[in-house]
Amino acid sequence: MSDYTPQKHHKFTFGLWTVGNVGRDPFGNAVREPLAPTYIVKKLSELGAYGVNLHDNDLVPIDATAAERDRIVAEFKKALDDYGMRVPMATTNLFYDPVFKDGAFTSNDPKVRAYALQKTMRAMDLGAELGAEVYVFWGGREGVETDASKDPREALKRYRECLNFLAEYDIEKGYNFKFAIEPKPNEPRGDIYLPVVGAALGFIATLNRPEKFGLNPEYAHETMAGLNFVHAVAQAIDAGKLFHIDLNGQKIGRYDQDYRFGAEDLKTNFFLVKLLEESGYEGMRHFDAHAYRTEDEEGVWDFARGCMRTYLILKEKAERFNADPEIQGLLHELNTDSEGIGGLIRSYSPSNAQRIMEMQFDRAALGKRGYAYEKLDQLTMEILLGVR
Ligand code: GLT
Ligand code: MN
Ligand code: MN
Ligand code: MN
Repeated sequence: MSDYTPQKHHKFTFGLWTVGNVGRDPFGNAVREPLAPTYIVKKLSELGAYGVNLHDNDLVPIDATAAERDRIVAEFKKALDDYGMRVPMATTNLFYDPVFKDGAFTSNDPKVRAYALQKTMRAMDLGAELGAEVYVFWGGREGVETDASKDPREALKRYRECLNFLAEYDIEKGYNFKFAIEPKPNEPRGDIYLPVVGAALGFIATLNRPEKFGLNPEYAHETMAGLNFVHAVAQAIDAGKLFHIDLNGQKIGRYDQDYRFGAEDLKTNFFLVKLLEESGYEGMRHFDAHAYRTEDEEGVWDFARGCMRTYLILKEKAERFNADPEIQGLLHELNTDSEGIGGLIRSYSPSNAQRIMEMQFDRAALGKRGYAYEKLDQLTMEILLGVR
């Protein structure tokens, strides 16, 4: 039996805002007391996490004086040192304050856009001071309720200007952040720009320094849009753009639920963990989720333990899948190419084209072939259900 105890080398991280979530929702107030960031650092370290991530204002209140900021940051750094914790990712809160109600980088008001840049530059300074390597851009308010309010082309232009600006700031300061864009289709705006992974990948190609930018895909966000998160992550990996990942649980078509990792759709989460583990992805396994609103503090730590434990269980299931002779036999059969036809397809040459043109295909026989995916999927299910 495997040991599912999280260790530092597993690179599990949580946002301060995740375990620190007090359970507020649009219909009800907080149900839990706020937890001090230094206490979160201590608790997560004891649970086996590698680090904590933060927005500027998860740590430093938006109206703190410079002296207050320095005191808070010094205290927090001491806690990180005391408990052997890192801050691998930092980001800016560009959504909570009323100033951002029409967006931050895409607001119609140039003063708001300039303020968003100032706030982000300061938050980058903070992130760099804490040793963060990835800087996330979640454009939660970058969207509209009505397209009467702004031309979407203009919004993308403003978004691009701001990201280009910040890339130069990063270079000038020598921070060397990896910038990770986090897409989301809606909520809190009616429609958010760059709604899904594919949209963000396309947008990155239009930036001045596309090499600095990648993705921070979130399970819940692609799933809200009814998309296959594993495919989205695979596309980011394929493009060399998986800089970070937000893991959680979500039902299709609902509001942003941010449930405990693995709480919904075990099969998708299984293939997700398998993909991450086999792809050589070396980044953080970050949980952007929170405990159910029904929970007290003990429930919050049950939640955090559960995220990491489920990940490790699914990792072991992936190893089991790879070691299963019947599954591997089926996969082997599916991938055999005794006539070497794959080689003809791999790249164009006049002779390969000629040979393909001359091939005789028994279309009827090809169309009759069974692929045995029912058996393969059932075997996968049995591994997940623990009987295999
Ligand atoms: C917010 C959002 C998340 C983002 C965070 C980063 S904040 O909780 O719901 O998906 O990752 O800004
Ligand atoms: Mn979310
Ligand atoms: Mn959320
Ligand atoms: Mn997220």
